Amino acid sequence: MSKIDEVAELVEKGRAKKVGAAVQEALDAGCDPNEILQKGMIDAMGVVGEKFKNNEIFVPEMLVAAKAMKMGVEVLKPHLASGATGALGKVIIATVAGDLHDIGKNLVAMMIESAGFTVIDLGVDVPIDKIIEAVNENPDVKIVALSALLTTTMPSLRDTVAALNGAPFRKNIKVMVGGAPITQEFADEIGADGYSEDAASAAVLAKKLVG
Ligand code: B1M
Repeated sequence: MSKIDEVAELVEKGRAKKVGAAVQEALDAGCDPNEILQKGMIDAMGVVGEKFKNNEIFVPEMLVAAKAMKMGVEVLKPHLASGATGALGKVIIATVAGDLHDIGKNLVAMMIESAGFTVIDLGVDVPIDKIIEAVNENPDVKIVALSALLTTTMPSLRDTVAALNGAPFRKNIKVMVGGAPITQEFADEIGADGYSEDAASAAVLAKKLVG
């Protein structure tokens, strides 16, 4: 079994305590950090999601897999993110109200930070008021980045963007959205300025939006 397959197996099985060492071994063996992230972790979470959908596993197993992935990302982080300067300005990021998924949001935050932004992470299940308040408290913020992972929280994303679109500060900020069920069409429909499919393209988009 390859080092990356070992990481994937540990993530799938939720072996949080062992994942860090396995990621380090994969790095030491010369594996590409992006490949470890994609094949060893993101794809493994896809397998976990499929098993959940097929009733082969349940919420607790998804939770331990998520914890394992987070431990792996901690080891990987210095190898993925570099050059954090904050020079491009502030980005507020959040997972919208009703949604507890944060792994994708955290990866997006990490990539945006390493692209040169300062990231203010409001966490998960963030109500609209809290996002508006954060922008008011940070009048120099350039981008609000919103993540939604559930089809059931797409309306929450829509409401959040609508509230931002109606706010007096709207002309000073850009709004970008993403997450597994989100599409470019949905982003356009709800009036966001941009959509990206994954964390790497989110960083490219953020730069484009302020460029
Ligand atoms: Co949940 N869950 N979950 N879950 N969970 C999904 C999303 C699901 C697809 C699984 C499935 O059924 N196959 C399904 C949603 C189905 C749907 O919406 N139709 C689902 C469900 C149903 C649920 C619950 C309702 C289950 C229940 O309680 N019965 C529940 C809801 C809780 C809530 O939020 N209110 C729930 C709970 C959970 C846990 C808490 C147990 C856990 C999350 C833990 C955590 O995040 N800390 C969890 C997990 C782990 C998953 C899966 C297995 C993995 C998610 C993940 O981290 N993926 C997921 C299945 C799957 O994704 N295949 C699933 C890896 C991550 C890197 O990918 O988050 O997609 P992702 O992020 C990507 C892109 O989407 C994009 O970039 C990222 C990196 O490339 N991206 C952005 C994300 N945000 C972006 C923002 C951007 C740009 C790009 O710009 C701002």
